[in-house]
Amino acid sequence: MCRTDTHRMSAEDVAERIRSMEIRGAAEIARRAALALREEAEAYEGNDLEGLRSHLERAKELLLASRPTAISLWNGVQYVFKDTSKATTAEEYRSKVRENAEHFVKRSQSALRTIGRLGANRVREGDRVLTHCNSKAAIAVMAEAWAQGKRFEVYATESRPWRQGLLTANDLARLGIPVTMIVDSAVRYVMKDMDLVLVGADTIASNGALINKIGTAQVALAAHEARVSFTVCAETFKFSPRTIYGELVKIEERDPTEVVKEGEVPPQVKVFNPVFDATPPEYIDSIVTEIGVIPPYAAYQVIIKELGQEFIFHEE
Ligand code: RUB
Repeated sequence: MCRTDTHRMSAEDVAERIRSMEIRGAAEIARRAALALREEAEAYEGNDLEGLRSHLERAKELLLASRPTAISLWNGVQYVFKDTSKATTAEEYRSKVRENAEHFVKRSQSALRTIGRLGANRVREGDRVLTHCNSKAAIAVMAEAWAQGKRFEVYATESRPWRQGLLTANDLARLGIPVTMIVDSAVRYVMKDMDLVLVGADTIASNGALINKIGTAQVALAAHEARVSFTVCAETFKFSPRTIYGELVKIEERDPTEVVKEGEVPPQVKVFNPVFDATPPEYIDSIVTEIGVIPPYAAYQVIIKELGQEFIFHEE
């Protein structure tokens, strides 16, 4: 059933909207998934603890299957279930889920504000900043620097195939920040004139590698070659406890029709549409998180310290 308040939607609705990219951006999908679990717990009728538990487990699986790459989704869902095994009644369980979901969203929103403040220190008067795709964290940094009175301009990549760069250009234009759009393949051409690259993250692995929108690795390579600082803006929920086990980050592949429409090429032409890629830590200058600006090599410590052992070893 579709509920109208966007923050009061069922897990099924939210999972579908995440799959279809109506809800997108790694932090946003995590927050919306957490709220969908709260909604499922509240909408469940009855006081049968085991029934509620399995209802929520099903909702959790549905949400986790909606998009595979952003670890923030997995971290958010795990967070919602923190300490729920201790509940002895359905009401206790429900209120723990509610409390965790709301706490997760609050923490994530507050992280975004802190990242904006810390990251703004990296933007200097007169800079040319390049950004890729549409990251709320990277935009928070630019918005804060602009609000502090710094004057700079932004180059935003189109970000094929979904063209999320249009969202970025609109967001920045609304704030009054001068923005120039370029196609993804113009990145190396313009890089020599840039002072800073700011991107977001879907996942940061324990070795400091960044998984973000396809094309990010090429942007990083061009920045490295031109000695332009490549800075990632990411809350600690983007760090992956699962990579500590040696698990590889799954790179989502989406439908070929997002790249070429049916009939545009003959059927024997294969289309490959990976939507994220991995940037090695040696191309990353720093990661702006809510606990400070850190080198990519601090990723392991962030996972252990911020996400916690019991969180890492959470039973699935
Ligand atoms: C969005 C993308 C963003 C990160 C970070 O990909 O790669 O850079 O998710 O975004 P998609 P945020 O459009 O496929 O979701 O900083 O908003 O979490």
